Amino acid sequence: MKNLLTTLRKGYGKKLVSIHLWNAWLVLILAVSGLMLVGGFWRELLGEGRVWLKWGHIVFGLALLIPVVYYLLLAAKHWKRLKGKPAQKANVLFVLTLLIGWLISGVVLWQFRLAGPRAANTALFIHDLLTWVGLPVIIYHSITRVKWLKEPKKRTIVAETVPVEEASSPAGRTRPAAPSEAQPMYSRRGFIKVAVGAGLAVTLGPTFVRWIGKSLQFPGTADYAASNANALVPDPIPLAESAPPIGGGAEGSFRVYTVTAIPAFDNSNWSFTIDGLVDKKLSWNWEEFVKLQREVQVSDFHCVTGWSVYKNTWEGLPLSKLLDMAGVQPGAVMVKFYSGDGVYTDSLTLDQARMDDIMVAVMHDGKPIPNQLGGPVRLVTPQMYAYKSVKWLNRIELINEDYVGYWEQRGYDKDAWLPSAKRV
Ligand SMILES: Nc1nc2c(c(=O)[nH]1)N[C@H]1C(S)=C(S)[C@@H](COP(=O)(O)O)O[C@H]1N2
Ligand SMILES: [Mo]
Repeated sequence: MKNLLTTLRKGYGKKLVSIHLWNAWLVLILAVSGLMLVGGFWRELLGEGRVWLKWGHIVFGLALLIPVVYYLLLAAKHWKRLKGKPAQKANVLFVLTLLIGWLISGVVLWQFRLAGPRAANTALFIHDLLTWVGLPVIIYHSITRVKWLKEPKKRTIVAETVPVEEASSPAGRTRPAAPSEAQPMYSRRGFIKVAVGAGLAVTLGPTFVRWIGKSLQFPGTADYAASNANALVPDPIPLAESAPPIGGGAEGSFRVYTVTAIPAFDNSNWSFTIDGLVDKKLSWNWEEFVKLQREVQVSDFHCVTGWSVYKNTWEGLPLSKLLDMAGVQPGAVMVKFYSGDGVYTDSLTLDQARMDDIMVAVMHDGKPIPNQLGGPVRLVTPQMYAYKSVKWLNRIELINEDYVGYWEQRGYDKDAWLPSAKRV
């Protein structure tokens, strides 16, 4: 900070100040758009805007390259100035690590198809971690330095201690120096710093701890089964391969996604239907549905946004069996899936729907699928990104034309295949 200002008088000091300012604006835009992209709340509200927001985030993210490269060009000179100032050196390294880390992991997330799910997974972890560590530091840094926190009278300080944000504004530069008055301000500033630090710790701390717990897979941190709000009786009885799960238990944790309030079901408001271009429209209530013969599969689950859950042991009905039970009529080309949330839908071609691993799942790792994760019944599409995995699935319709699903209507790729998939 100070180092930037002591160099103000030199030619490149101004450049450093403007880099700092540009960088601050970019980081602000990226923080807001990034938090909106991860925040579950915004999924529901943004709709198509979400895809635009994602593109904006990518473009502004790439624009970070400009201040980073520009700084690196000046870095050698700046570094010499920082001789004997280890704290400031550490500060510069911290910021550079943040920016470059965000950039590289962001590019991997952007190019998720090229990178594949494993790399995207790691990149998302790094992107999140840097955000969790970097953002509070940046917010702290910004809040403890904005003008309105200081009493007008006491804003008159020697140039060296004027924060960059102020120094770069015209008002900041014209302020007269009055070193004698600086003293009382430090205590006020000290108080503000402690207050802001405590505020950040209280507001962001618990979420950070929860995120760390989930990311590092501490047992019990993502126990949705314990808070399952579905009340369907009887419980499905797991097959031997499910309990204990032959996959050994899922690795990773689901991020709960929904575009509506999370629904909950009981025997009175749940049923499952196959209709449309079928020989025989079929409908089951829960008691009937749990009696249908199930199978078990172990598969990985990948969201396009970069997170994955590996080795899920799913138990349910292969979709092809359900299709055979209903009898698909010759005119049918597409299978449309409806969610019990009343809003979400998606589709597969008939060929895709008949793949071995497409499952109407009822259990996960030997337990009923909790309502947060789409239970009692969700679709599982291991070779496609999970936006195809319709949660709270309660109706399957055979149709004779193309159908574009919820997220695909809002800009997601109609091609949901994983890079490793055998396309049909
Ligand atoms: N009904 C419904 N199904 C849905 C979604 C949704 O918002 N609503 N999100 C999809 C997306 S994008 C993903 S990644 C997975 C997430 O599943 P999870 O919430 O169980 O982690 O559900 C898919 N199925
Ligand atoms: Mo997703």
